[in-house]
Amino acid sequence: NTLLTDLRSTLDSQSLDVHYQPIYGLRNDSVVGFEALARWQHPVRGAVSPDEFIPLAEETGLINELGRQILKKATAQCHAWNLQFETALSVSVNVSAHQFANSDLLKMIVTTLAETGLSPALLKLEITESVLLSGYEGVADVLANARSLGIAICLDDFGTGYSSLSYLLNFPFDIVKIDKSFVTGLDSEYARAEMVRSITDLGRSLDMQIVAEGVETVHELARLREFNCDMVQGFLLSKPLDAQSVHMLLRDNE
Ligand code: G
Ligand code: G
Ligand code: MN
Ligand code: NA
Repeated sequence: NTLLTDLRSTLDSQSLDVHYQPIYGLRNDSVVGFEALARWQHPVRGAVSPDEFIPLAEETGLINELGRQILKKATAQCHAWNLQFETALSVSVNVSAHQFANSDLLKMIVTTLAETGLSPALLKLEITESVLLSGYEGVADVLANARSLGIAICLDDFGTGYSSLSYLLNFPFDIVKIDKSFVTGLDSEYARAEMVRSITDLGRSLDMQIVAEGVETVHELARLREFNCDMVQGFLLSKPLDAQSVHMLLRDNE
């Protein structure tokens, strides 16, 4: 498998890239943080989608090293922006279920934060239901220990799985990210709007913040405001940006 060979050497040279999608708080209409997204610019194939290389990394165990490198780059970058622009922006990093098979996951996260200097309070981990379904030993402990250090835990892709609601009962998430599939068309379909309204109400009563993902129209945004959704992310506000573009965005916001 040549793609695998190439992924391995990209990790060896630590040349995987990270893009950052701004997340906006609706309270102040300002950037509150970023979601870090792995990007791979292949010298021959061009951009390879994470939908292709993340599963490959998961199948081959490379996800541990890939996850560590993305976490390190993203937290170092976020810390540098906070120092330069005197901000307290957070960074959200996706963690695969497979990474929980590694009993050193929490240690790796703590070590990486110590290396980069970012406060644990500014790191958010995005996990999907598959983490809670994985059956790996100690998942609940890793999440609880991360939380006790001040790291926020986000339930990603909420609503797309089999039993999303039961997970809200079984683990105290800090943040719930409503999947794009519920947000798209929110403004034009009564049932969809009521669903999102109910999720945001539920989040508020359970003391969880709500992020709406995949916001693409001003009409969707207007409804999300009306529902008192906490944060939004989507192409309407910004696509994922390379580090240089984020730098310009923060400079212009000063
Ligand atoms: O950025 P994009 O929409 O192309 O991402 C596609 C998928 O890849 C998303 O589900 C996203 O969560 C996942 N992904 C992107 N970067 C990372 C990463 O660093 N680690 C993990 N585990 N998944 C990632
Ligand atoms: O699964 P996860 O939520 O981590 O996936 C994030 C992915 O969603 C990123 O790859 C990002 O590029 C993509 N994304 C972010 N905002 C939008 C949007 O408004 N529309 C669409 N179609 N994709 C989006
Ligand atoms: Mn995500
Ligand atoms: Na998602």
